[in-house]
Amino acid sequence: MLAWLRRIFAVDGRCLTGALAAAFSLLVTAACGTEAPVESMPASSAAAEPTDSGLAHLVGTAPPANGVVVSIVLLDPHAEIDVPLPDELPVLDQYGRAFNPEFLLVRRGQTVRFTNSEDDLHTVHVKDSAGESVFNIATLFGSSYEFTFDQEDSYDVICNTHTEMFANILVVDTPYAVVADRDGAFTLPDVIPGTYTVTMLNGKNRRDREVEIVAGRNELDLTGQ
Ligand SMILES: [Cu+2]
Repeated sequence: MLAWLRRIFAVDGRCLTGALAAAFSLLVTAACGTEAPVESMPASSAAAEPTDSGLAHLVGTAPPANGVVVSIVLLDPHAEIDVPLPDELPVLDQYGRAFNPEFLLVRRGQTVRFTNSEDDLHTVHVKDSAGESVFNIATLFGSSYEFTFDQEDSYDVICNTHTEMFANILVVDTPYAVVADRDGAFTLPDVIPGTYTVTMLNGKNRRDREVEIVAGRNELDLTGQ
């Protein structure tokens, strides 16, 4: 994972726009949803009663936003664990001559739905971090297009017609990932306990730390060295 992350965050901090955190946490909530068809995961409300579920509930603090750049936290398990992809598709919409949201964090293998909700002809032109075109489609009002991201990378999303339209899709290969809020706070519910490498990204700053996640509540302070 190191190589691609270095490549991504050496390129542009724009993808970590603070306003996007809300949409992002929705995604992650879905990613860690309770409908996990894994036998070891109880179907009960693990988030509400973390100590009874055998799962972990992470509450943490990362560095606060630096301008538009907010922190991202990724958990990379040392053991092989199976965390199913969420059923719900993340949506990147076009409206008001803008992409909404401007930033999406998705897991490798997830499908993103691209929609156009206004009577204005746009395109969705997705390029990988090397600048290679991944796809380029025209989008009419009411149209919907789905694409599955099988490669972890940072993708720029532009509209060829309106140069002010820009979004970024960050595809990660970790089962748990979250964007911190502007104060640096984040939560991750329903994490399978075990040893993880926790990566904190804030613009070009990156910190890795090995942590032991246990069942129940875990507090992570990622603000220091
Ligand atoms: Cu456009």
